[in-house]
Amino acid sequence: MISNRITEIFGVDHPIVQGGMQWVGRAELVAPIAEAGALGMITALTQPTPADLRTEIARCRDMTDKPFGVNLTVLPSIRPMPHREYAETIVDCGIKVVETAGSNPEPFMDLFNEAGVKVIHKCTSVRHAVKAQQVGVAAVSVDGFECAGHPGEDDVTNLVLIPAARDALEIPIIASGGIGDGRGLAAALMLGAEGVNMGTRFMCTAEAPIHENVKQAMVDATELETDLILRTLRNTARVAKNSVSQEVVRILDEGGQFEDVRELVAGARGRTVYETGDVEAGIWTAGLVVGLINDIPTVHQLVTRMVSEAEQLIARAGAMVSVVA
Ligand code: FMN
Repeated sequence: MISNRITEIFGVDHPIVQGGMQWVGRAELVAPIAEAGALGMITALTQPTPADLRTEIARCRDMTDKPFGVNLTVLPSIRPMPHREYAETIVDCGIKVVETAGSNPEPFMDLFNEAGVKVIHKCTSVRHAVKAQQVGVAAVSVDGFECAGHPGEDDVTNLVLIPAARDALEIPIIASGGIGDGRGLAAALMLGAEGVNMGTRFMCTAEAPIHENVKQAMVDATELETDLILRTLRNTARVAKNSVSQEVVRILDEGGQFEDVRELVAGARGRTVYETGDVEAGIWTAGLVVGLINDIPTVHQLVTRMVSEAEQLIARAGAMVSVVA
């Protein structure tokens, strides 16, 4: 067992977190993650309304008695979302862990603190992590450039980002981005993190509620098969490389604006990919770690083998060292 501040604060067996995933972070995935002793997050905005989120939380509770959290992503969107109402629903449902992402969590901290909700803020830079610590979050998830989704604009990879964050912070850090096996977990602990956050790897599990074709595409992909889109608009997203992502990159590289790619990047098209298995139907999110994914295990198999592999690696590393007093 790996025990530290993350397992203690969040009441889980293993310091492994499943970050929010639009269209993917549903009860079917979150409940087995909780059952495996890790920390899963229902993705609030995947549910069309706060009332639907309430139903989804209840559905997840029917599947597991173990703790799970909810991700609240606050980003500007084409269709403005009632973030406050989602936050109030989370609290009202008695959820005790929230992953915030996308912008400063400060506007929600009073609400969460009053309800005893522990906040993990996910961010992509040391300065944002320091700010999150100042406003009182319990932990930060630090997303390196490797990550799926929004890596920010600084392009710092986790080999530097995690120790730099460790040097600047008191609160525990969860390393996020590019982690998919026990080697990643062991390395993250060595770099000063006390846990790992994964998106892409959890997408490629038996229980993930997405079409098998998408999972197989991840098994087949190498680490070269992601694209960074929307770079010129300073809203970078790392996504699976396909004909649509390549078209978006081409249009923007040639001076195009958001209006020129709006239809291509529409969230509804991405949702179609997950539902129909047509991996060319739109933009879908995946990180560099696809290059390390070679199978579709159950969540339980994934979590237990990651932990045992990390424990063996740490023990082996210890055995290599002879400390001279
Ligand atoms: N992060 C969020 O905060 N909100 C989201 O809505 C969100 N959607 C995602 C959808 C998918 C399909 C994936 C793979 C990731 C998404 N992420 C989102 C990012 C993950 O929570 C996590 O930070 C990231 O996947 C870590 O990198 P990794 O994929 O290399 O593990």
